[in-house]
Amino acid sequence: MKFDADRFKENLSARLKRQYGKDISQASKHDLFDAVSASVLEIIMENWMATRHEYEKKPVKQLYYLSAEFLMGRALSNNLINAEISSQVKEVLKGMNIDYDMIEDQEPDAGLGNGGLGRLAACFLDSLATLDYPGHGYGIRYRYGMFEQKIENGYQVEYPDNWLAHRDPWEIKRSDLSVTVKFGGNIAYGKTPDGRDRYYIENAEEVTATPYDMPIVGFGTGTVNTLRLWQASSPNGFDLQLFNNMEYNRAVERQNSAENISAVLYPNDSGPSGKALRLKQQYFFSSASLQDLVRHYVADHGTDFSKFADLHVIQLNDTHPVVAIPELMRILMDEYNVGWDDAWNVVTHTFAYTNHTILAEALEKWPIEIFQGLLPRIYQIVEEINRRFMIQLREKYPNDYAKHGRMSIINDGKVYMAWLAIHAGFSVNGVAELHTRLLKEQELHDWYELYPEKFNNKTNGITQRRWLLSANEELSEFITKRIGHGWEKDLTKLKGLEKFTSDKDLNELIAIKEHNKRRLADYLKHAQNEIIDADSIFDVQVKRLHEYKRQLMNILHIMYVYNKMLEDPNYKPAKKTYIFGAKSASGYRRAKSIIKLINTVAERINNDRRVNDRLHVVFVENYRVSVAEKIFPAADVSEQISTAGLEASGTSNMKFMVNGALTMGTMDGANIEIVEEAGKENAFIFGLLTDEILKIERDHSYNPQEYLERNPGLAKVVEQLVDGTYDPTHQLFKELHDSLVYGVEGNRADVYYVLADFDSYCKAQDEMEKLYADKKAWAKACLMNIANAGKFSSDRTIEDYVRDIWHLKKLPRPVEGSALTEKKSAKKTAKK
Ligand code: 26Q
Repeated sequence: MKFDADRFKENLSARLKRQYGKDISQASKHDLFDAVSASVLEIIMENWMATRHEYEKKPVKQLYYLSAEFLMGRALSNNLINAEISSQVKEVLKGMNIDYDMIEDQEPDAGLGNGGLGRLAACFLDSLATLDYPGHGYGIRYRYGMFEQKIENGYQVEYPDNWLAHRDPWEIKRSDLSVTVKFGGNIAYGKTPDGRDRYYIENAEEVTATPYDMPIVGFGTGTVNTLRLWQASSPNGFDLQLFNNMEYNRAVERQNSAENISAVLYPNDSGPSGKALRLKQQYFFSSASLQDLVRHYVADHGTDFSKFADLHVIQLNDTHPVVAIPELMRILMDEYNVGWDDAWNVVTHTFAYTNHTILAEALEKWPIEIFQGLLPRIYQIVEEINRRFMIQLREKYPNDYAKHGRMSIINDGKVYMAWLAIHAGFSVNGVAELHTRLLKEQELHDWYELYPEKFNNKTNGITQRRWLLSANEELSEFITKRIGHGWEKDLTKLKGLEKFTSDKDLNELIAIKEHNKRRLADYLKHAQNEIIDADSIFDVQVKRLHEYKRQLMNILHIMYVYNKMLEDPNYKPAKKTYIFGAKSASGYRRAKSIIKLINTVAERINNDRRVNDRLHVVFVENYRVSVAEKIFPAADVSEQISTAGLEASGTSNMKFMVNGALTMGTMDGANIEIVEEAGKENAFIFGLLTDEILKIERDHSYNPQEYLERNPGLAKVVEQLVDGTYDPTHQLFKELHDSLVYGVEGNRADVYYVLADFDSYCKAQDEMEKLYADKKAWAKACLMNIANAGKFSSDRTIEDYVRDIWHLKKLPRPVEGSALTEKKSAKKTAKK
């Protein structure tokens, strides 16, 4: 984008003066961050407005990505890079004696998501804008995002994430576009002003939804799309009458009840909460978004909705926004008098659904009492959808009553959100090859039989702009020096790196990794006073804490190595730093015990002089996007060790790969595709395969005891969970112990095959150490991983969605002053 240094400086000073009444010398760090960001937004604004005008000028099909989560992280550095004004802005600031890194660090993460699903949504928005596609996000402006994690006495303690303590310079409130969302009340039937009969709701609780827009800046293009987040408030404020009667609590009750809806992100990333407030959140943003789209459509096209599906495609990020389906039916029928068949025709050509989890217990279902009480008219519509569906199903499978029950959208007193999405949507996709295969063959088999044409795979990806170009400047330079620019927009170009295997190349690669390891070490020293050895292997597992992700297997292996070192003083493994980062859902007791175990083992090992020169364990507090940006570039080993068949895709595996870490992993999720690209010889693959596990489960043939008997070292670490070694009370880790050995809460022992995979995990770890001893061979494997990461760009994922599902057209907005366009025009002139 065009950059005018003098104008930027003027702007900055003017902002400080107007917003804070200060000049540069008086401004605080935060004032500076705010003013710099506002000045950058001003530069972006021209393209943002121009992009919107372009979309409005001619009717083009647009994508709307509905998601309860957008895990955006920080915006300043990303927007500078995508707008290609990073070096210029840094230069200007330097000239003003302002430290850019200090400013960047003032920005709180926009942590409006739990983990993979939310971050995927953020990467998708980046790719859509970069590829010049008209695609936007719709979600919730949570007042409090993902909780802040502190570790106190080894335990996770949650604190509110007050990310809006200061004003957010990146958002624009659009009060003019507020809509009303209705909850509860009762269904009435009567005449509209034009004399037609229709349903409406009486005595509903009305909530105002106000949009806040954030710019999504494409890299090296003038395209700036929009992330629109809805905030809830009461249309009537508080009740002055009650206030005057001195009933203060009741006076603000209505206001509180409305504001609660967008108050806080649910911090559990599996299993429905079953809480009415969660459903309220879902309907709140789904309804507001649909009202927004329909209002806009009617303004342009009137109430003939036959073109709606040609101009809109709505991707549902898991089942969280699926209630948008009956909501669109309601808007069309009740507000615009469209008949059922026409409305259904619009709906079934508009929605597509992405599934992100294989765990059956994680499929969202809502008790009818909650659903109907909160959304009576929506429930009625779902009932009618299901009534018609069951007729269709009985015709197709006349005698298979079991199947009718399994597939009914309403069954057993509950509404099955995934069934609704699959039946009403035109596309169902999984997020990695294996995941999609398992959906077809196992979890969604009935549905695949009924609608085979709807099923497709879209392997996840990540944006290289944030996770390589921005997070790892040194590696980016290394790459560009060898293959030139172009990989920022076409990651498959990295393939060209494969030939750079000279000693000089590899040494430079090693030096970059060392540099990034020291940078992470500095961060940990400063953030949590943890001192780590940048000369050791950084072996990293960062992701949400879940039993299926098997952080427990990782820490048990560390306990096992520790024992071995104590038993045999001659055993000198390579120097290693094991790094964990993970948040646990606040109510997930066993996950929390695993955090406590990791911290307990860490404290023991880190303080044991006999081993702490070669063995160190770190738990990174409050793992989040901005910290992830420091961790991936510094990692040597990427732990992707989920039980085969349970991790839908994983995306951290891709961020590690592109930053030159080697995968230590099971054949699960996208790991399979990663080793397919990188080569098995450049990864450490271990563990049971999905089909082996499926067979064991069919045969009921798993006997964890066997593995304990066969491996005394393993039996010992399992016993150490309860024998007082790590906990004198013998109680803290008893549940973990019992879950492995006996099974708890009606489950069989070792549900996630930790014991079955342990041996082969140890061997993979040994292999890893062996390779690391050969620095050159290791560096070459790093290079092969980087060079073959091209497939895992979210640009590729987005092109796959566009080709198979969205069918969007690019609307390029070439931009003056872009390195990319300049090079192209330079080439053109050269040709002339
Ligand atoms: C549901 C109901 C009530 C409250 C919370 C939720 C909820 C919230 C978040 C359920 C699930 C999530 C998030 C799931 C998630 O992040 N899944 C991950 O998605 C990634 C992107 O596709 C995959 O790479 C991961 O494998 C998958 O675990």
